[in-house]
Amino acid sequence: MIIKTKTTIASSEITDQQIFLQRRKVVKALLGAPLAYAGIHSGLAAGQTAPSNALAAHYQADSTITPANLVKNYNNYYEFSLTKEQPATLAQSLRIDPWTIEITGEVERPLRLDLDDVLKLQTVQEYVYRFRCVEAWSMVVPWLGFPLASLLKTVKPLSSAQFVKFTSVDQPEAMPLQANNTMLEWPYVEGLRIDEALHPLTLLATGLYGEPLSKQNGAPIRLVVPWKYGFKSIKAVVKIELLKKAPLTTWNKFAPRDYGFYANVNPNVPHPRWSQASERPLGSHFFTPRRKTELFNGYGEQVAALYRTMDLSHFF
Ligand SMILES: Nc1nc2c(c(=O)[nH]1)N[C@H]1C(S)=C(S)[C@@H](COP(=O)(O)O)O[C@H]1N2
Ligand SMILES: [Mo]
Repeated sequence: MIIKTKTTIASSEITDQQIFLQRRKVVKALLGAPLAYAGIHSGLAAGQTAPSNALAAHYQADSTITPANLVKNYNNYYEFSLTKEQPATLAQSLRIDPWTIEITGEVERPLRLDLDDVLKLQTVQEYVYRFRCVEAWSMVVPWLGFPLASLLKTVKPLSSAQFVKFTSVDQPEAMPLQANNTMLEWPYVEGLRIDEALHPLTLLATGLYGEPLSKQNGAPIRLVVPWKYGFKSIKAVVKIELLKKAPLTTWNKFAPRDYGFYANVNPNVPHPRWSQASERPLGSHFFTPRRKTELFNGYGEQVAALYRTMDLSHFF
């Protein structure tokens, strides 16, 4: 599902000549002009399989892009609400312009950048990824963004940088649960091991469905780590710190047994209160069979090597 980027699927992995040619065409269109994103998606009806899915056939035959209205109206954003429905309206009060990102810690060149300047330096492309929440619902989203690795390169990480800590915005005026200190410790914090952060699948997303990111989905910039449970994909990022040691993360601190630091999608390790063996794709009906959850959310071919030394039958 990493389609549309030349670098992530070797052409030799895809045997079908037509798919190969089609992929080249899409990649070309995407590199050609930012407006091409909108063009590619405007022709899609809700639930229709995007042309890009043909390119993903090697990894995932049954993935259909989730209708945009579902992705934008069923959210987890606890700073605003514990419901799935309210973030879509409540998040509109978030102020996202101007937006500054700080990259500090174990780096040669710490940076404080306006998001506009970040975007001037990055090549934004479309990435269609599966996304699996730890609560066992899932979706397929066409993100716009760039690999986190490409931003981290600009600060020159030192060899002492072993982990990366991400911090969400602190804006209690707009975020009711932050204002009354409810539910979690704020601001929301997440983390990755440095090799996970540098993996080409790991994105900073600034858009979805050919448009700028909606506030409820993490505007103006969020992390997307498609092989991990959704809570790792932190929204509204303002700070990125490279560290020697693993950071304490919000959900891991809240309930370490339920929400591990790694949180790799793993159908074999149940949550203490529910199975992770299958999932409910957003938009499916009660009579639609659930989808079988895949180890690493189906991205094992790309990421399994990162976890060679872990016993995945007991670990998530
Ligand atoms: N700052 C912040 N980031 C967050 C969350 C949150 O509550 N606050 N929820 C996480 C969870 S549990 C999920 S499943 C995804 C949901 O992303 P979506 O609303 O775009 O589908 O965001 C993640 N990132
Ligand atoms: Mo989630």
